Amino acid sequence: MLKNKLFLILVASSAIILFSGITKAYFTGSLTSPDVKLSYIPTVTATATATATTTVTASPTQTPSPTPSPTATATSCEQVVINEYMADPEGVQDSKGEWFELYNPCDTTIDLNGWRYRNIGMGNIVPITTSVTISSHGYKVFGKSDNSSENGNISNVYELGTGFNINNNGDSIVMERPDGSGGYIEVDKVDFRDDDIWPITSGRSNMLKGPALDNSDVSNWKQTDVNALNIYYQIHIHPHTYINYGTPGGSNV
Ligand SMILES: [Ca+2]
Ligand SMILES: [Ca+2]
Ligand SMILES: [Ca+2]
Repeated sequence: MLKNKLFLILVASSAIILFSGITKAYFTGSLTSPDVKLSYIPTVTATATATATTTVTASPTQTPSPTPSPTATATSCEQVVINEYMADPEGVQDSKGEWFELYNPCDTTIDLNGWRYRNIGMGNIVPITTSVTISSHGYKVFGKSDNSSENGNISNVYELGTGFNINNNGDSIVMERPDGSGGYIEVDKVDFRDDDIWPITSGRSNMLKGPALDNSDVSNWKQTDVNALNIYYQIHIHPHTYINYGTPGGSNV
């Protein structure tokens, strides 16, 4: 009997009891002994693994995309100014020596190919069928003849021929361009007369006082000043000397 009791004590001495939440528990002493001691090893609760901090890299500031500007539409400047005309040349036949001058107010060269000249009173229409360019803020002369030996010594003339006339008693000059639909649009017109306020004098051109002025207003026109700078052609045919004043192809002064 003693032997069994010792056995129990020995067995009990080495017993391991598992409880929930306790990894191992020991007791010593005998089960009948009042000094049973219970000891335990608490479960080591794993501490929470430190959560890796996430470094937030600032994303580059988004550059606002520029507001698209309206696409510039390529516009061709299609303006000319009737700037000067010679209705009644001297010492040269009118049928050879009449002319008028166009000014290009645009910042680009203009080509009048496809345009036409029109005379309202006579009903003449002369189409321009070749390239006729006027440089930016430049001038171009259109006349009866492009032959400087017969037109009053004017070079660089676009010849409109016999379909072009300037009546000495008043007339009109009209320039038109194609409208893109088979018709024409009037670009500029001068409708002048021969009277006290808008006279025509033999041998003197009429000139616009400035190319930016309204050439439909007679007050913006004058007869060419009679001075040496404005003589573009003179000829002596005994007993007369014929002088022509004007600035064909150049700035009006
Ligand atoms: Ca004439
Ligand atoms: Ca004449
Ligand atoms: Ca001129």
